[in-house]
Amino acid sequence: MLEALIFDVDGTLADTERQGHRVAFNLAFAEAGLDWVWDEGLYGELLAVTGGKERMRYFIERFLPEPPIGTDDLGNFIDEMQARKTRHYTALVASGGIPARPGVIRLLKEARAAGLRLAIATTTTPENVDALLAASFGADAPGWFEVIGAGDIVPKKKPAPDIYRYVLAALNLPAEVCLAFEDSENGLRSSHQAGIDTVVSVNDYTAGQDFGGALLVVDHLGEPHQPPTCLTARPWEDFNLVDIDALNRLHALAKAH
Ligand code: XBP
Ligand code: MG
Repeated sequence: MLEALIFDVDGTLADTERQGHRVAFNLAFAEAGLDWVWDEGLYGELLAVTGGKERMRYFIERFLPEPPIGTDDLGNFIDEMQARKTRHYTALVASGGIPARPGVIRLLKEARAAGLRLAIATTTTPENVDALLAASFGADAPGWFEVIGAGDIVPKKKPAPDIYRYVLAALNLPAEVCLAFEDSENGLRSSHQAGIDTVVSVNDYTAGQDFGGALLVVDHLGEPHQPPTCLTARPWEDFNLVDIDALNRLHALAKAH
């Protein structure tokens, strides 16, 4: 039987990238007097790289004719820009402008009622996680998660499996009794390499990505009045919501094969 559910944050718990992180990056760039503007199309390309600091370095190296500062100081420059961006992002989120995705709060409450342990495995910063949970899930939401594995706590970010391995170790559980929830190919590669069966709920930045190996791919986790659409090659069996019963049955099916 399942013992723990491990959730990615950005794109999974809430659709935070297009109108959240991307806007915060642009506010930070303008505040720093830079003429960089990450429009929605360019940001979709930059999302190939997880981690805001790593994404800025990729942008500088790949899209700028020359770095904004000497390479010796680039690390400090990026760190300072990330701090600016995080201030903007946490303020944006605190305004309540980024709601939980359909079915997420419902499933989290069901899981807690069923005695399942909850954890987070994310590339973003702990500060961003706390701000999103408090603003869009409830003031007590950070306390729902026994482990919050976030950002630089591991040496390599997704798609490396480090963050999911960190969370499994902190839970002291084997991958076999856990499920992961992701939104992107990078995220699925991370959880899959860590040996964790994974449910993918796509969003408009990730819908066309390769989710081979996922336990289930849906458009969202579903609400009673808003059933999910199954995007997995395997037909959606007799489930009409991604709930604890469906997850236990899918997990048992996966273990049986
Ligand atoms: C998504 C990310 C994050 C955000 C930006 O994380 O790659 O880096 O895009 O947040 P996940 P930071 O899907 O693993 O939650 O600037 O704080 O990195
Ligand atoms: Mg994600």
